[in-house]
Formats: sequence, structure tokens, C-alpha cells
Amino acid sequence: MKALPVNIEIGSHIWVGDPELAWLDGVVFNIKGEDAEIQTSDGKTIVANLSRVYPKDAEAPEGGVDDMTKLLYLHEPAVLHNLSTRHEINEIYTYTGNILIAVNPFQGLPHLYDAHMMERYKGAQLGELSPHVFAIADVAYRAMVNEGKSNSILVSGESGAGKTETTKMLMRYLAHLGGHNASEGRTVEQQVLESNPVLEAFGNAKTVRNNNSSRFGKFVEIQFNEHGRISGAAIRTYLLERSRVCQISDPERNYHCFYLLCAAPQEEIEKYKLGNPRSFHYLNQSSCYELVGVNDAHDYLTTRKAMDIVGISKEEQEAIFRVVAAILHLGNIDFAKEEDIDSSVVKEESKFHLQMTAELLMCDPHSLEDALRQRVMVTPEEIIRKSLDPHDAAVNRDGLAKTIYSRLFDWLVYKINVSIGQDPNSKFLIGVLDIYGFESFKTNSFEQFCINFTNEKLQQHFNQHVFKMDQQEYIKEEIDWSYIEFVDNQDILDLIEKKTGGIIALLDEACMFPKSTHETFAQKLYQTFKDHKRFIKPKLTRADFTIVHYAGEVQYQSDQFLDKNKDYVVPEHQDLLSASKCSFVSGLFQPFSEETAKPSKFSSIGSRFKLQLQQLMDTLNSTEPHYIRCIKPNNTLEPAIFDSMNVMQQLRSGGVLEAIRIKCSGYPTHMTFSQFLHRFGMLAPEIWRGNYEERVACKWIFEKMELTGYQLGKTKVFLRTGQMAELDAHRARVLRNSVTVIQRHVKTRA
Ligand code: AOV
Ligand code: MG
Repeated sequence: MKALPVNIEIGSHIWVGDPELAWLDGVVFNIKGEDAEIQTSDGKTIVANLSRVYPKDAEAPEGGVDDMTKLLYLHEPAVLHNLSTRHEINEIYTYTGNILIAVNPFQGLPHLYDAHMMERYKGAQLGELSPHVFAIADVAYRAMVNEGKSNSILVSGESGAGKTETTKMLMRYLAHLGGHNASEGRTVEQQVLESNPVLEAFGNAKTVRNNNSSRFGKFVEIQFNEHGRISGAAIRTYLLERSRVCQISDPERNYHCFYLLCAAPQEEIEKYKLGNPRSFHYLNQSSCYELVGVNDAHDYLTTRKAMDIVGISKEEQEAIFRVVAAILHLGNIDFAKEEDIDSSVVKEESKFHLQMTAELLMCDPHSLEDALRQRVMVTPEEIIRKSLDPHDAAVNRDGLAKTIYSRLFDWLVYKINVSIGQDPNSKFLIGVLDIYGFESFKTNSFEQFCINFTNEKLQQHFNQHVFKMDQQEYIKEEIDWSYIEFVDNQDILDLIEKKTGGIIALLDEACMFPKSTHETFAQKLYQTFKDHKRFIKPKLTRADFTIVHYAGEVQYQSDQFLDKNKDYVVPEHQDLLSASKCSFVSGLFQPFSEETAKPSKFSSIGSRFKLQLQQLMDTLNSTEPHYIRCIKPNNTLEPAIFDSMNVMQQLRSGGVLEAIRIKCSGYPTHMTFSQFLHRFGMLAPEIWRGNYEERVACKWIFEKMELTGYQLGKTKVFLRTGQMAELDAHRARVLRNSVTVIQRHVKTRA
């Protein structure tokens, strides 16, 4: 952001950029040419160019302001300082106009979310009470009921910022507003709420960034009937991280469900021949088994209870955990080289696990062994059984584990949806989106590519909503508006998703040609995008590529892109498990929903994801959006630490600072002339007597109220920040007076 045109003088309180703390505050004690000499509040004397110095509001309220748009000086240091001041006193929520910023407190604040709080926010105007997630949910709910329009709440932020917790609060509040009496038994809203622990047990894991990191995206659509009661719900999930099932690195964990099962009551441990998680390859690649503050044995029971509520039968639960146990045993099947020939045999010490896996999946142990050690090649002439070497056999085994697990997860989502039930007559809905935030790691693979693609899509939606809508209207209304540039990311989206020649299309092409390798794929990218502004070929690498995302550059390693993009189940695996004597297991390998139905033509994870995202965007575009931006105040996940540098980066990459600037420099309130006259005509009743043009009448009111800085467009009035409140205050005064007059009138007659 550029400095505001404010004069800095000797004695001015200011902010100055600092490479470590982001911003330092201080007082200017001398100015020499372009440089200011500054005494900082921590006692240092520094010299800084005036262009780096920002004015500070020395009389800013001590506890900060609850809406950034109320800041006297609106710039980055003020915004950061405001958030940090509020964070210090556990005021974790702050508005920016109608966007809610939520700073993760990393400590329980139960009073903030109790039933009493929910009651307080019911029906309250936005801004009347302290900022809160409940207030956003309430606004969405009221808008839906009053205007009969679907709404959505988009929760974003980086890993560990608090999206999932925020989403759960939103869902609890909506369940509170649109719920039924407790006497009505197992209600839709209870099922919706209890779907969270179930999905978290199977889709969340400890990562370095978050002990309960969601490894999938989620859009929950809560349907309401004409009375505003919850009548159904649908949960859509996006791209579960499959690789975690067989590959984890220290100090992360695999999906919670594996540890929960290892901590199950003794009879289950014995039934499944489990025991210490340290004895399983899929778990012991990391030395982290337990989580601070989490009791896996207890969570196992809670998960089972939640499964009861969402309508998963006891038999199904037994089968689910049997499959989870089977995956653990499967991972322990190791292969050795068969003498003299280039093929593999199951190691002697793994035979027990082979037997257990087959028993738990209820399939034939010999067929299982063959499906792991061999690959069938079909050529036009014949069918060849090719033996795999021990390395390839292990890769094949991991592939089977990933397939089974992702089918299991899809089945859970499917089952929860069937059991909650959709309301075909639902009039409107509120959608809540909890989806992975922007990621940039040391190594970035296909998963990060998809995640960042999602964020580009959502950022565009945010841009369009906050910026484009405003701007386009200003242009249409031909009002004077000094343009403020913002970064549009359409070019990045084209780079990624363009039907012909986008990265996803090129990746699919590469996957279809048997001879392609990740290197030929990378070469193709370099050729195609050599002049693209958003694409960089990094020096010193042969197969990496960098995308200049809206939130920063990310360098991707292409080596696993082809494999990870291929969406197919090895036919031998399919045959093996379809033949399982357990109907649950064989059922996992039949099409049970649109998602798992076998695609007729070539399908890839990338293209399917692109399609899913487009459907999500279509849904979102048909709703009135509300945004919540979650912020992670530090990387150590501790309370009371506010790392300004880190937060600043998040505010930038979430577009929050841009939004603030544009909203405030523009006209946050737009109303048609007739809307305006309808509401404020009473301020100048004389206009009704003359036969004035609407535009003229509006102008009359503004002049009478002595407002300036507003604009009149072709059909609408545009108000500056604060003017709506001023007019409303006048209106309230007039209303009060007229009530008194009427009362007096009634009294005299009586
Ligand atoms: P995420 O959903 O944004 O990350 P979570 O919602 O899982 O992040 O939050 C991470 C942790 O922060 C939680 O487990 C809580 O300990 C704490 N936390 C978050 N919000 C609150 C709150 N309002 N009050 C108290 N503690 C909170 V990821 O799923 O990793 O992107 O993929
Ligand atoms: Mg999450």
C-alpha cells in the first residue's frame, strides 16, 4: 500500500517499516530532505525515508476498534496494530466492513460460544454487538429468511488458522436457529453436527502445522424449509490426501482413525490382532503416536457414538473398523526377491499379516497375494501375468491401501448424506465452505497444485464480489471514481484450467501417452508457457515449474504429477475386492454414488477436481456470500503470541488489505433513488408536494442534511462510509418525534 497523502512533521507520531517486527512506532524529531529521524517507542533512533513512514493515530482507542473501517488512518500498520491490540485482550474477532477476521486464540474460550451467547446474537444487527461468527451466521440466516435467497459463508485461511473450528461454530449456531425441539428425537441438525467428528476421525491428521488438520475440503449445504427450519443437508468433500495412508513423515501422524482403533477396548484389539501402533509400518514411519490433550481411547468411543447418530449401523461400524485394521496389516506385508528370477515373494515374517488382511477383508489369501505380486497385462494377442520385483510389489501394495481407504472415506460421506437426507422441496440453503488454504512448502506436488488452484478460484470469487461488483456498478452508473488497481487473477486461472492448453489439460494429455514422463511433461510446459507472465522455469532444475500465484510464487516438483493425476483402480484390485465375501467390502468397489461411478471415458483426478470446483463455484455464485478470514497468529500454535510479520503475510495473501482499502475509498452503500426516497423521504416531506424527478429529490435531501462527498449515479445514490449511519440517525430522530406527536394527539382526544 502506498502512503496516504498526509503531511509528516516534526512531532508526528508514526509507523515505520521494520524487517523483523513488520512495523515500529515512534515520533519524528527531525526531518532532513526526504529523510525523517525517528525516536522509536522501544528507545532506538532511526532514519527512514519519508515514503516508508506512515502516520499513526496517537489517540486511537486503547482496546482497538471492532471494525477496521472505523480506523482513522487506514493502512497496513494500523490494521496490524489493531488486530494485535485486540488479540492481546482476547478479542479475537474484528470486522472489516462485512468481512469477519478471526484470529485463532489457541486456547479455549468457552464463554464465547455458550448458549447464552447464541441467544444474544439472535436477530441482532451486524455491528450492534461485538464481532462474532454467530453474527455472520445470523446475518446469513436473516437474509435467507427475509429475501428468500440462498446464502453462503466462505471460511478461509492457512493451515491451522481455525477454519474447521469456525465452521463448526457456524453450524452449531445455524442448528440453534433453525433447529427443532429436542423432543423430536434424532434430528437433522444433530446429524449434521455429529457428521463432524466422524469425518474428522477419517479425514483429519496431525501435521506440522495443525494437530487436527483437515486433509480434505468440505462444503456443507444446510437446507431449510419455508418456515426457516432445517429440513435436510448435503455434504460435499474435495480431494482427500491419499498418500498419507501409506506415507508419513516425522513428526506427523496418519489419519486419526488408525490410532483410535489401536486404543479401542481390548476385545476389539484382539479380534483385529492389533496392539501397539509402533508395530505397523503405516504408523511407525513417524515417531509421533500420541497427541497432547487427546485421548485416543476416549475419542474412539465418541466416534462410535457419533456414527450411531449419523445413522451408520453397528454392522457397518464393525465393517468400517475391520477395513481400517486390514489396511494396517496390509502395510506390514513385505516382499523379498525370489531366487534367481526378477520377482517377489511375501516374506516369511509377513505371512501372518497377509493372512490377517485376507481374513479381515474376507477375500482369498492366494488371490490377495497374486494381486500384490503380479500385474496382468492385456495385449491384443494374449493376457500376460507379469511378476513384480519387491519394490514394485510394495508400491502396488500401497496403491491398494490408498484405494481402499479413499473408497472408505467416500462411502462414509455418501452414507452420511443418505442418512441425513436431502429435502427436495427445500426453498433455500446456507452453504458453509471449509477448504484448505494456500500452501507453499519446500517441496510442492500435485496436492499443493490442486489446493492452490482452489484458492485462486476462491480469490477470484472474493475479488469479484468485493471489487468487481463495486467497480462495475460505478462504471455503469457513470459516477466519478478514481480507479484503484487490484490484482486480478484471471490470467493464473487461464494458465491452470484453460480447456485447451492449460496445465491440467496438458497433464491429462501426458497421462494418456504411454511414453510420457514427468520430464517430457515439464518440457511441454516450458515450451507452451515460455512467455506467460505467471509461469517461470526455475533455473537449475529439469522438471520443476513455478506459478506466480496471487499470494506468491510456488515452485512445484513435477515428478509425481502424472501418477497422482491418474484416476484408476488396478483391475486386479477391483476384482479381488469385488469378490469379497463381506458385502460391505465388495460394496466399496461397486458404484455407490456419482463420484465413484466408473467414468466412461478417460478421467483424471485433475479434471475431475476442476469440474467439482466449477460446480462449487456455480453453487456459490447463486448465493449471497459472506466471508470469514481466519488468521494464525503464530507458527508455534501458542496463545498470546502475535507474530506481526506472519499475520501481515496472511492479510496480504487473503486480499483483506486490498478489500479494506477499496471499500473505504469507494462508496460502501449503494441504493436506488426510489429505495433511498422510500427510506429517507420523510426527512424532507416537502419533496412529495412538488412533482420532482427522483434524482433531484434525492439531491434535495442530501443538501438539507448538509451531506457532502456522496455521488448520484444514473439510477442510484452512492454513500461514503458513515453516511448511511448519519442519515439513519436523522431518520430515527424524526420517527421518535412523530410518535410523540401522535401520542399527544391521541391523549388530547381521549
Ligand atoms: P484449520 O481448519 O484452519 O486448519 P482448525 O480449525 O483445525 O484449523 O484449528 C486449529 C486449532 O486451533 C484447533 O484444533 C484449536 O486448537 C485451535 N482453535 C481454532 N479456532 C479456535 C477457537 N475459536 N477457539 C479456540 N481454539 C481454536 V487445516 O484443517 O490444517 O487448513 O488443513
Ligand atoms: Mg481444518
